Amino acid sequence: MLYIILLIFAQIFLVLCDLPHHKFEYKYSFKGPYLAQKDGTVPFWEHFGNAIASEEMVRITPSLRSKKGSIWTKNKTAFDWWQVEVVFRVNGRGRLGADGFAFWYTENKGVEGPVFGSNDNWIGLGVFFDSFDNDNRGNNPYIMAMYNDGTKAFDHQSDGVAQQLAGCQRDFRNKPFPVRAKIEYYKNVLTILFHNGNTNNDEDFELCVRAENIYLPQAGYFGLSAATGGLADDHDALKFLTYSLYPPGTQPTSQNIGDAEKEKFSKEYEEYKDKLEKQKEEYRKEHPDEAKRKDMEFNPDEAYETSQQRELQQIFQGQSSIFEILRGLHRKIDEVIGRQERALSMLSAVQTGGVPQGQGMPPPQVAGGGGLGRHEVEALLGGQRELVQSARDIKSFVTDIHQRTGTIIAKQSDGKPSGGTAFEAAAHFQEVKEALNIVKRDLAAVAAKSQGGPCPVVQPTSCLPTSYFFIFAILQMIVIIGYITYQSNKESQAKKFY
Ligand SMILES: [Ca+2]
Ligand SMILES: [Ca+2]
Repeated sequence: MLYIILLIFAQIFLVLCDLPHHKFEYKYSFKGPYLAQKDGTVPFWEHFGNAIASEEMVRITPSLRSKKGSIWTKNKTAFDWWQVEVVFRVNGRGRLGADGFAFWYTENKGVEGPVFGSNDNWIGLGVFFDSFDNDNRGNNPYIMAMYNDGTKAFDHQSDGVAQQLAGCQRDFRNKPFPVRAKIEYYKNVLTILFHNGNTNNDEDFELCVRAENIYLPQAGYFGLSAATGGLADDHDALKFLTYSLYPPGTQPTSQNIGDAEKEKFSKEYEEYKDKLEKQKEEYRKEHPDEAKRKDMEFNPDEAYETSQQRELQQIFQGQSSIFEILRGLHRKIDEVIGRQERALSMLSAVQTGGVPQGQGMPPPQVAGGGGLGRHEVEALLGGQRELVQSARDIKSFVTDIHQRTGTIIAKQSDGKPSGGTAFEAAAHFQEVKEALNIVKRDLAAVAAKSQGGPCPVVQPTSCLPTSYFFIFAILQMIVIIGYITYQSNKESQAKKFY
């Protein structure tokens, strides 16, 4: 047990002892502020194509179609092992971007070409940040390292899948913080660590590539390049920090410059820095608009904020106009409802007969879009008028009838004592009828007697005497005349009534 712990400690000690010594190489580096000089050049570097250097960064391509740019060190390296940290941003408006960004360590400086802005057949190392998925495997953005002995052309069609030393699929586009790649070549081992830019924490590097037995040119140029295609991203390099690496015990010990000289240089640097600050301040005072524009140009974060604010402003304006329109609609609806209510109240007044019809009364106004049309309301009113007129006519007619009935009744009560009612008349009639029936029966009996044979001979006195016959006849005549008189009287009364 103790043996194992000792072994682990020994290994850790060996690893720690083997950590290389880092020396910053300013002639192979750039970073802001004051990255570029006034003439747009970067000290110890030269850029080509569409690359533009500003105080804060080198925009290797702008987000425009079919652009290519690159930046290369002026001098070849003079150290065996190195570590480079590249801090960059690949930002585009689209969900997809193109083509990508490349780091180079090559025997010769690159020239403009098809490999992310640089040439094929390079000798040395290319590390590619390939944004666009050419082979449609859904594995981009992709980071890969490729060694070339000067004979190979990068196979874009397959995204170089068969040509890579190693690689990893990592999204490096549109990150909240700049992304970083730490590329180390030490004792023929190539290591690439990647920081995805989701945080600002220096510790968040993760391993992407580790390849052993890599033999790169003894001395070479560092470079960055980028290209856009049909799709386009801004490819911005913010920092390029190069360190030469020395195995423990081999680091350069002697300082070539003495303390006095060092002091002099640092003093000069401070003076230069103050002077530059003053000049900048003066420039800002003299050209406030220009300075503001430049600030925006060189600081994409602020520009981004501005575009966001503009969007918000547009949304706000749109909402305000919608609100205005809604308010107008609301007002109109209120108006329509008001008119409808007025019309309805008028209608109900007409129905209850409270509103006099006729002239001087304005017709109720009803909006066309409401429940009742104007013509409908007018038709209704016309109908109402007609109804009222008819009702008046009927009333006068009924009054007339009433009056007439009154006079008839009065006349009847003034007239015959025999009683005015039909019932009484019918009773009388019945009486007369019965009387007539009796007369008829008697007559029939008389006739039967006269036809049945001769009068009984034995009793001649029992035959109807002549005087009796005449009395009956006279009575019958009186009754008939009375009835006819009564009937005619009745008819004349009835005619009067109608
Ligand atoms: Ca690609
Ligand atoms: Ca791919």
